[in-house]
Amino acid sequence: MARTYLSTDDPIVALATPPGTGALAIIRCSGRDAIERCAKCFSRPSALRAASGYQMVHGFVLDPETKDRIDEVMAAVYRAPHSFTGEDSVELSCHGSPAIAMRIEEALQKAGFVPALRGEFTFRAFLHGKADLVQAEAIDELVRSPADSAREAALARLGGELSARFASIRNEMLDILAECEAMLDYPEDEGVEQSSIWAARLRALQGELATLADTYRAGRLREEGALVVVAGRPNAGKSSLFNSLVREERAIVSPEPGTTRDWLESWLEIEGYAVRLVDTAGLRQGKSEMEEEGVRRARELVERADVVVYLVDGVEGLNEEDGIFLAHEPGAIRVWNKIDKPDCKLVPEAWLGVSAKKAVNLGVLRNEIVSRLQAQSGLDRAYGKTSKVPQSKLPRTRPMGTEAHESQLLGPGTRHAGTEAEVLIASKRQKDLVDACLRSVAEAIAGIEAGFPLDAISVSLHEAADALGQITGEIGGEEVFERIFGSFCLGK
Ligand SMILES: Nc1nc2c(ncn2[C@@H]2O[C@H](COP(=O)(O)OP(=O)(O)OP(=O)(O)O)[C@@H](O)[C@H]2O)c(=O)[nH]1
Ligand SMILES: [Mg+2]
Repeated sequence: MARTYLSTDDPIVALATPPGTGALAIIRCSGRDAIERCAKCFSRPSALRAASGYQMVHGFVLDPETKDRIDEVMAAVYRAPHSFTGEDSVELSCHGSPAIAMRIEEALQKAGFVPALRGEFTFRAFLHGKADLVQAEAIDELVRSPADSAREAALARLGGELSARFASIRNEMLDILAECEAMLDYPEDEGVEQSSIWAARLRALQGELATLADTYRAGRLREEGALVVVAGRPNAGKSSLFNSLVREERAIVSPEPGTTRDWLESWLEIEGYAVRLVDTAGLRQGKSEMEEEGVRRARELVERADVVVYLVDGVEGLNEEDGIFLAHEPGAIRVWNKIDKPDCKLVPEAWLGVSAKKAVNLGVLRNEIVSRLQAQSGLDRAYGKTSKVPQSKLPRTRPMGTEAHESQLLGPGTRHAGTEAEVLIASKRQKDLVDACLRSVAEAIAGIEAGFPLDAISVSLHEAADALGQITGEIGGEEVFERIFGSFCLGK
């Protein structure tokens, strides 16, 4: 029968470091008789058996049947409940060759360990009360964090801040539910006054939940990175800007309009945000089917973008097409390129003058991208993708600026994304459950206001409390565990 997360009687083993060659590799074992089983594969079994928790023991891993030496290792011993999983565990640090790691895993399997499922170590930590589901998810988010801000937010979740928020909302919900059910038993006490107090308390919870739901976008930006798309007419200098921002000659640049046919992407980190920067084909009526397709893809990317950088050739100036684009995308950052050229027209108000080729003012542009992302992360709700451009926020630049201007423009107050460890929802699972809870709370409030009988209201309150319980794992089944832990890294 296939193993499941609930096969908790099985002692498990997995390679916890990436497969491949490295200085060291770590093989992790946990579960019933883990130390005794490891001792069967160890050159100094009694030293391992006698080790106290958190002690390292030097020795050789042996094949338990042939007694062949496999590698010289350090074995870290953890004794329940003081281990990551809450069970007896051993971590073997061996030399980092895939062949060694494989032989050691085989030896341990001969001693009774079975290969762990994805995330099974973390599942056991959850099972033994070391982490709730939100914290368990945070462990995986931490392992995968693409940028520093994601790491920081995941660490805050691991510390239990988000779990504590959910727990306090759920407790209040359960209190209201208990009062409501008590009243069900004594219907003669039912009063309009009491109902309006519940409605007010539920509205307060609704506000808190809505605020948490809003943080999902910010969480997603940190987890998955932000999509920043460079768009503009042909020859505006998009590929030149892309190359300068990624500091690499990735995209082909040429004086011929229509050079970039398909989009091109590169990842970079800007002030703690993981940014997927995309260069696109110049927006114009395509001269060929291929160019048409490029333009269609460019428009699609603009639609999906978290931030659009709209570039105009400052020598040519604005035309009607630019006006149409900006009317559709008023939130785009307006960038006036080629300010190094003597015939570049004066940078209009609310545009940022840059030279993509000479890398002038690109720091200011990076900063502007960061403020847009911060705005969307809920750090500053003054503007977002669909709102009007905060034109006053764009720094004024003179044509022919130099990088030296940047430090003056940025000033000492420049904010750094990701330095605030706000409580954010990162997983779609958490967001869906918060939304489900919000729907049930809205139903309960509507029911109270419409004077529905208490038992109907208590059904909605039960559903709301259940959704919250599923977030942290008070309520959950195997299917939920499979979904959560099944996407973890092996050995985690
Ligand atoms: N002097 C100057 N020339 C620039 C600047 N940016 C781009 N160019 C030149 O403008 C021409 C077009 O640049 P690209 O970066 O290929 O423009 P693009 O917007 O990607 O063009 P398409 O891919 O055709 O849509 C090239 O000859 C570049 O060298 C700039 O800041 N200053
Ligand atoms: Mg190009």
